Formats: sequence, structure tokens, C-alpha cells
Amino acid sequence: MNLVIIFITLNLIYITTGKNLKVNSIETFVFVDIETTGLRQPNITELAMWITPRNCLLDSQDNMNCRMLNKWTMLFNPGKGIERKASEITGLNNDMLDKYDKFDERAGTNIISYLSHYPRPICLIAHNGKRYDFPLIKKTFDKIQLRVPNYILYSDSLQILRELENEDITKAKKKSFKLEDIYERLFHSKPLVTHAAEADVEVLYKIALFYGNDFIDIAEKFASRFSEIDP
Ligand code: DCM
Ligand code: MG
Ligand code: MG
Repeated sequence: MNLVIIFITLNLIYITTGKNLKVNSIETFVFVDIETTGLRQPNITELAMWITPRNCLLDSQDNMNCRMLNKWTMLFNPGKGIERKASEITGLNNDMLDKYDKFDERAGTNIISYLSHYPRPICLIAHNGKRYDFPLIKKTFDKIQLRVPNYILYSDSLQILRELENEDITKAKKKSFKLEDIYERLFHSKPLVTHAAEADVEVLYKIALFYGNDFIDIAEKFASRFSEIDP
């Protein structure tokens, strides 16, 4: 009886605080970016993922040549008009995607099945992912009634980098935490390509490599279960 009460209490604490899992052993990092139809009720047009084992992010490795980096990219027919601005920045238009399948049950199942190949837990990392990419991906999965397994976690690199750069929110002139601006601060040049899903993932991956262990630590501190995202 006592055990039951403790179990219920712990669950309640978890549900009411409902946040970070504080995992300390993410085995696989998946850097993710999506392109979409725009800012109003967007659908996904492109998804890219770079999958890397924890080891490849560690400081001591010859990281850019990590032999174990795997990559996935996929285009989708969004089933609705791509806004002009989105088309301009992503280089994608509806004509190009007309003959492609939508982000349907088969695509979703393929993605989860692909991820299930890698050592667990697996943590998805996207820039501003908490507000943009993850809820939209989750909404798309929900629409096709696809359940995301509990070993898939997520963490937002915007949050991670704010902590790594010790953002001083009291300062009048705020630093930009746009992906390309962080990249420029670290590498003293702008990325050549932006707003193509894989190009953005590459930028994010290089930023994560720059911070190595520290990136891993904070990613783990903020990690939560993907299945618990409420779109
Ligand atoms: N987006 C947009 N207008 C912007 C920036 C982004 O419509 N000024 C939409 C379209 C992009 C999507 O957000 O495909 C994801 O942005 P990002 O390329 O930064 O990942
Ligand atoms: Mg993005
Ligand atoms: Mg992008």
C-alpha cells in the first residue's frame, strides 16, 4: 500500500513538474531541421537529420571526420501552398514537390523505424525546436496516429547555446541566437547556404562540435521525452 502511494506521488510530481528528464547517457544525437510552407499553419516540405554517436561529439575526437556520421534527408509534398517568403528562402516551390508523397503514415513509420536502428536513448536536437520544429513534427505524427517510442528524446539547441554563451538577458543590446549568427561568432564567417534543411543541420552540427562535451552536458540537462510534446 505504501509503495502504491509513493508511486502515485512520484508520478504526480513528474506530471506536475512535467519537464526535463536529466538523462546522463544519450547514446545517439540526431541533429534535425525542417523546412515548411511558411509561418501560417505550416506543413513540412523537407526534413534532414544527421545522426551521430555520442563519441563523435567528444572533444578529443577528430570530429569533422567522424567515420560514424549518418545522414537522412527527405522532401515532401506539403499538400498546401508554400508561402512566397518560404519559397524564396528555401528554394522550394509547389511544382517541384507535386509528384512527391506527403508526410504520410509510410514516411512517418520509415523515419521512426530508421531512428530505431541506433543505440538508445536517442536525442533529437533542433534550433528553436521546442517552439517550432518539434511541435510541428509531433503534430504531423499525431495526424497519422504514429506513436513515438519513449527512447526518443529532444533538446533545443537555442536553449543549450543560450546557456553555453552565458546569455546576459539584462543587457540592453541582446546577442542574436539565430543559427547563422551563432555560427559567425564562432567561425568568423556566415554559412554559405541557409534554409535548406541539410545545410542548417550541418551548421548546427558544427556548432555542437565546437562545444563538444559541454554541449552534451547541457543537452542532457534539458532533454525531455518526444512523446510528451503537446503540439
Ligand atoms: N520561415 C519563414 N520565414 C522566415 C523564416 C522561416 O516562412 N523568415 C519558415 C520557412 C522555413 C521554416 O520556417 O522553411 C524553417 O526555417 P529555418 O530555415 O530557419 O529552419
Ligand atoms: Mg530550422
Ligand atoms: Mg532550416
